[in-house]
Amino acid sequence: MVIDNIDFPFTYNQPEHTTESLKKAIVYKLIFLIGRSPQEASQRDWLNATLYAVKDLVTEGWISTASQSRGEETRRVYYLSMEFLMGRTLSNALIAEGVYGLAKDALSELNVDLEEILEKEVDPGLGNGGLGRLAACFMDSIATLGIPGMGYGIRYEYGMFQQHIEDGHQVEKPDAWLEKGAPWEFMRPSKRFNIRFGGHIYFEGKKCVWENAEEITALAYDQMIPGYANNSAATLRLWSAHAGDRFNLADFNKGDYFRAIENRSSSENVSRVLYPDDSTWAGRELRLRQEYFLVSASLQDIIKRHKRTHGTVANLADKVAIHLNDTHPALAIPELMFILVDQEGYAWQTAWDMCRRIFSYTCHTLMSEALETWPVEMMAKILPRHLQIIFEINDYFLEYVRTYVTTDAEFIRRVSLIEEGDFRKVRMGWLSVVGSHKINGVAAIHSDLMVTSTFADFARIYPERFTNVTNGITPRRWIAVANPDLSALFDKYIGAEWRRDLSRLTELKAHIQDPELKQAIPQIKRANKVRLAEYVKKESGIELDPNALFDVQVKRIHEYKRQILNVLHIITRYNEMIEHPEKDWTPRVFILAGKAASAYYAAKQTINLINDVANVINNDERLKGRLKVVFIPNYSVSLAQIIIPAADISEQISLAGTEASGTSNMKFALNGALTLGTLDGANVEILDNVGKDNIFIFGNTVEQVEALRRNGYKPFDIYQSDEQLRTVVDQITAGRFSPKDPNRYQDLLNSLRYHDYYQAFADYRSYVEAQKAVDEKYKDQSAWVDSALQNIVNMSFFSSDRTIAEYADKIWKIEPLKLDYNPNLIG
Ligand code: C3B
Repeated sequence: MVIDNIDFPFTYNQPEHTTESLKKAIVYKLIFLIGRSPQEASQRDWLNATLYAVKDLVTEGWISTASQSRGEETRRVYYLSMEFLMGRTLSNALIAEGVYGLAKDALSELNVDLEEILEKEVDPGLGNGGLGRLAACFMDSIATLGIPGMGYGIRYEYGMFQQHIEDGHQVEKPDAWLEKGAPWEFMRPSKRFNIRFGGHIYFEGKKCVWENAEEITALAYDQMIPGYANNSAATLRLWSAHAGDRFNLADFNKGDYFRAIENRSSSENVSRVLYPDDSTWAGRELRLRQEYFLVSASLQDIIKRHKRTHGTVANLADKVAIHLNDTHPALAIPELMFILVDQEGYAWQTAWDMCRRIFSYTCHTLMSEALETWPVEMMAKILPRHLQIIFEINDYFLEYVRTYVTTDAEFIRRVSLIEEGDFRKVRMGWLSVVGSHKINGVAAIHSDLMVTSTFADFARIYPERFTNVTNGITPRRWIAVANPDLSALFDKYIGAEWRRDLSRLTELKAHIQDPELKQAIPQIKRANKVRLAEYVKKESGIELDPNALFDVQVKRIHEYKRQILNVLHIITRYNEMIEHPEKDWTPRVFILAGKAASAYYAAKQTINLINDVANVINNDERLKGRLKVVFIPNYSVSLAQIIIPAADISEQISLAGTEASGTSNMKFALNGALTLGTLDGANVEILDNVGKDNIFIFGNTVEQVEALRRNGYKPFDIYQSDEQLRTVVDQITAGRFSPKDPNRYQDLLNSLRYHDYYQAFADYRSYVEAQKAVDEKYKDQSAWVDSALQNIVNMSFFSSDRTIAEYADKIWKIEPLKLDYNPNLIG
């Protein structure tokens, strides 16, 4: 490796890697970095030694890309997100560097099994669900495409809680992921910024002074995100809160050592723990502090870097794009105004024009309970100057609306950034729209609904700002890492290029009738089912038949995702099987997994019900093993990597109009599962791509859902008129699945019978019919395999590389770097 004319003697010069060189590198790390001899090393020591060795390989490329993009003074994008759900690092990095096979051989010569140590790596859960995992796929694509830019997030000390199931209930345990060490990160002691909260402000002439603020330090930790086979890596910078040495001196002087230390820990709380809520929003002060912490540290860092390269911020909007992953980092807008106006001395209008050119915003949900609004009072206390800036943005904005759009007072009230009422609130969604030049939804249907519902008024004010960028997933993790057998099959037919260009999958179409290919698909699926069955057996003792149809719903537990509809059908099927044991039932395994927000009662009840139903069904011998139900605890990225490749049916059954996109739907289809879904989110585009014969669509459309709402939806009428549904509901009510606590599900069922906000009853019949169609199709294995193949070969569109290319082109206006793709690096 040569950087700035210095030739580094300790190079791993990529094409020359050998088993021997890798073996030496691993043993070297084991001895000199970990301090263990090979004889006494534990599995974790070997894991860490391998991680360190591979980290060196990635670092080489990382250093050279960073200097390249700095040198070119390229325009860069900064992706701000409160969540990054990265998953494990090692296997992905080995594949990106093209040394998976070599590492396996090297370790095996050292009597270490690579697959075993891979399982030892902690899976940092720094995100809740789809939004955080999307950010991770995006980082992978940014690295692979060579988009100049980086991600910014928070290095939570505790990520998403660990979910245990005790007696059918969810129990949460803290996830102390850092305790085992974090070999992959680089601590950056010199990258630290002061973050201020509270205090008060006053004006000296036009200049605003912010004083007596509480100060904490944001300290950077960098993670490399390896690009696939391109000898480069992107950076994810995560901020950690430190009290620094700013102890309260007054307390120290009074001899109150304890108080001084106590305050220190309260400021460090800012990066202590991830909020475990998905799709609902709670206005807690600590969360506001976390959001500001991310934003302030990242913007200070961005401005500092920009000034170092360009010597001025005058051209900031030409060189910097900042993307807001949902409204969580929306305070970046007033923060940039604060920097430009108060610190850099720009006139308001100049600063505002820059802001709008710099920011763009993705909306990930239309559910009103997820839209952030901060009490004005709380913001006044924590961010007094920022609140003022928001008021001023609002004044200018409303003036614009009155002048150019309408003077209708009701309209003005609706679009104001401040919600009036007894408790005034700042509307973060509105702020994000007003401060961005582009706002995108995450699937076609969602982007359409966005401009007709939540943001309808804003679409009237700024029609040109709204657009769609359909989500995607990285084929590296979701095929190359998660499904090695399918990867090998792709390689055999179309070569290895699909990993960086998923459109190559269309080349498989030419082979779709090849008997060998058609034979391989179910064989691979079966092997993946065996792998999952072994996991389930080991973790929960339940025996699964890999010949059964694996029907899977894995995602956060939420009423709108309707796990309950899945349960209603499972019980319906159970009843029918007991009534007609003689019928030729297709053996089925229902697999569910997902975490419930800790304060979400209905979601926790749902988990309990799934486990209660599983318990009864799995122990009913009359079924002869033809029906099984498993709830797999502690869903995570690494579990998804085992579960998804093993699925035959992918349950995507949210009420139409509620799931913005969904991304597991794409992972399942790419791995050859058939979708059973509503016309919601990206299911609609999956249908367009795979064709109606290769997907099971059921349920009401958005229009029908809205009509039901308008005309007074009466779930009780459906309950009364549908005999099978009534039987199931009555069984649960009578305690059939919870005999020791027969009243356990009263609340859940009353809510369904009398409200059923997510219209599970309305879609029940059509769902049960669709499940029958699934049975029928599965009986014709050849037709099933054809459909699975049609799913696989038509998934090109759903690569996150396509998604990121669209963002770069339409929104960020950024050109990829010219990186050398190295076709030799196929691992
Ligand atoms: C999710 C949505 O619920 C999914 O439909 C979508 O696919 C992903 O975002 C990614 O766009 N989402 C989430 O995980 N957390 C939120 N707070 C809002 C949306």
